Amino acid sequence: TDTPLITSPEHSVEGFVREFLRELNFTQGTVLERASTNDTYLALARTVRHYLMARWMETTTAHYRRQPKAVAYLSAEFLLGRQLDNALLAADLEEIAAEAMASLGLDLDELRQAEVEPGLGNGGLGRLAACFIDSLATMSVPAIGYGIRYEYGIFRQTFVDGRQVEEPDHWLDNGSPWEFAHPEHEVTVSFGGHTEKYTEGEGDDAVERSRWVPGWQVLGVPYNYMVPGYRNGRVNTLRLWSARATHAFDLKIFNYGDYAEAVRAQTFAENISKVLYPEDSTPQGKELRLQQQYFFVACSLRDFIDQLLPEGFDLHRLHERICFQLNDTHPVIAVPELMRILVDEQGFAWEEAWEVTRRCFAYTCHTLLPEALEVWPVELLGRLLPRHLEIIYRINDEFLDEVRATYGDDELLVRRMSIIAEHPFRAVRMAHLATVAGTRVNGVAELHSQLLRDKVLADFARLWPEKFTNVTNGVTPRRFVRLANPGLSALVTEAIGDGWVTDLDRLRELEPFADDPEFRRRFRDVKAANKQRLVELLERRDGIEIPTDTMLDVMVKRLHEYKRQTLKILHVISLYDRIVSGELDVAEVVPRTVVFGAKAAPGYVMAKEIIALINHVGAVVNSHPVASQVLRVAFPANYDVTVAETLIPAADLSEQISLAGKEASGTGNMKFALNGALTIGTDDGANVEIRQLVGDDNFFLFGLTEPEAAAIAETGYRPSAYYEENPVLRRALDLVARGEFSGGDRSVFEPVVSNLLGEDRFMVLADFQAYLDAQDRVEAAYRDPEAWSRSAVLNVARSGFFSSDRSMRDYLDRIWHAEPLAD
Ligand code: 26M
Repeated sequence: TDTPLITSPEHSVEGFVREFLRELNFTQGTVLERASTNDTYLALARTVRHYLMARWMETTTAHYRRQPKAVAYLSAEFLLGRQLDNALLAADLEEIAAEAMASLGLDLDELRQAEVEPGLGNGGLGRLAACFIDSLATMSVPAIGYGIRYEYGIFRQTFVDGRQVEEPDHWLDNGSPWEFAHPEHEVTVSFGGHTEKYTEGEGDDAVERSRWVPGWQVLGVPYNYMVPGYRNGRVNTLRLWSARATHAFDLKIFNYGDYAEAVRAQTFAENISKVLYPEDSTPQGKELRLQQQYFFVACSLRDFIDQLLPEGFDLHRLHERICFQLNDTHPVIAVPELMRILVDEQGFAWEEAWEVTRRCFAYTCHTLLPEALEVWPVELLGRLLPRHLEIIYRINDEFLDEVRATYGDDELLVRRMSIIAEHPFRAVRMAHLATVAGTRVNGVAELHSQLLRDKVLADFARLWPEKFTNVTNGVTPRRFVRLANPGLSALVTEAIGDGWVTDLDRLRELEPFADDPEFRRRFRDVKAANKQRLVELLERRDGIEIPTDTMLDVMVKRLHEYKRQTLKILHVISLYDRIVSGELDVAEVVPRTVVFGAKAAPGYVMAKEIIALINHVGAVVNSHPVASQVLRVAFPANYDVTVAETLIPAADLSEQISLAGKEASGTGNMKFALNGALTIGTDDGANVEIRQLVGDDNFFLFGLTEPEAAAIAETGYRPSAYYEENPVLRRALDLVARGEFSGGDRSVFEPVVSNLLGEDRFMVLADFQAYLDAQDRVEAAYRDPEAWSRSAVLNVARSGFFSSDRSMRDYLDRIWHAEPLAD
């Protein structure tokens, strides 16, 4: 039966003001005269939320009633960014809200700044998940995101003497107006204990079964977040789980009178969703991390089966209703969990359960680095999830039988492919489990998917070639163009209409405008205004002063040796050296401002040294009377989604300089191209596709190719040869080694220098000269503003492919076999 929905507030300035004041009075319990900025922000956020509420309820009801095939995106991270702007945009309330606030003497822009972004992710993988759910909602696809409501998101980075110091990110401090807690839908999750064998039935019908007797339990409380589609009347759901102690558990202990113990139990349970692990490529096999993974996955499967399927639904047909997309291996424990539910709880025969399970999952791999592939020690997994370990063993036994049946007794092959690794310790290889169980396995850019097939998962690709596919990543044009770059958006809309916001291929229609001098002039004006916006942000936020009218050269991404921030800083050092030594006259140099943004995993020592090096080089360069006339370095601390939204639209040059074959895709690279920056980049990840699309003339390619790098790695990389042969490189490295950037202390950056000259798996010195040459080409091109802006416009016009809407279409066609829900 239909329960009547309350109607949305009136779509007008008066309607908005009325709703806002009601919120301020009734929910915040204050009046305008006494309201703090936070009161006002919260009332504003709730007002906007009300406009989306009816659509949310309608969307949810439609999904429940019509039971279309849906997608559940399982991800340990959703790096959402601020919500207010996106909600205003989706609900078409930007102008109304601005006017409404102004009529009350308030400044919408100032209120926007009051929002603390939910930083529930590390970087690319988490932000990708956020882009994907935005696109799914905008395309009217029945989809739900499932993840963890971390109490503390990614740490806040500060610098002390140029070194990274981490501070906790208590993003919920001022209240979170975008979430809806549903304690009444709590789910119980079990851990530990042991398993027991028992016989079910008698005589010929007798079956051996196993049952899990858990040792302890926690509760998962769902928090729902709206995921509004762009002006399409749809609002999907993101459901994040928060851990609580079970009621029974603390009641029992309270009855024994041990109050302190009861509180400890509660704290123990709540630890599970307390904090996001800040590593983004080196899994350390920490017990709490596995608890997090199982916690959110168990909650999500339970929730889908109990809440989103109709009562009495026949689970033999589960795959007709859902595809669980595994965002990397973090949620892969969902595979044995579904098997456990079907076999142990629903009484399925093993074969039946496996048939269903393998049709319900698909796996996306996000890396190529062997050290980033998750493995869980058997000892740990067996202690925490004994029944799941049994199930994994059985899956593996049957899988290895299949391998033997196909290839004969090739024990080396069997060991390579096994889900269980034996060395250096017995461990479950989560990527193998995901590959065996998934209907599809995809990489995140063409090159990456090819390398997965040919190298990382080659044995599996030989066995099941049809499983392997590619879906090149994308980014949402709503947040990263329309919201982040209003100037460019207005210019584009004036030229080709506003259809591009949901159909980014239409940016192609801009191509002719690249040859229109008037359009290019206006494009340059937009860039200049965006730079001005950035200058003001850095001044206000960080007290950093940068000039407005230089080439803005930007490298923003997590700090990783494979991404090669050291190559960029060596370029800066070399420029500095050549200017200071008089080899280069400042009049010959194109003035540039180099901006870095990067967080290092707190335990990644080398990455933290590199951060210190960048900051120390920056300090020396910026205070040098001559060099600073044409070269500046800015490294604002705590780069996040909010900073990205101001920084990327201001950039002229996008640095994408990883060693070929190491960056799975990159997504920042796409955001820069879409905002009219030119890329200087290696033939890696999605750079390959960007260059193919924008054309070689509009992209600065340099460096080793993946096969070349692989060949060097094979024969042995010898960095000293480059150092000895190249005087420019030698001088740059010697400056660091002699303590030029460490007050004369040679020991400070010794580890960085000796790594570059020794081990360096990422071959920085091998690409140094090619990089400098490419930077010379950049300078030459930048001297011609007309040619440069023509290339920049062509970058925008030809990058429509990198919309996450297109990625979603590819997933729907190649993997999910689901479709948008018609009105
Ligand atoms: C693992 C263990 C413990 C804590 C955290 C992790 C972990 C978290 C994130 C490991 C890896 C994580 O992310 C990897 C990642 O972000 N990969 C990037 O994915 C992007 C989206 O596909 C690609 O564009 C990048 O190239 C790829 O590096």
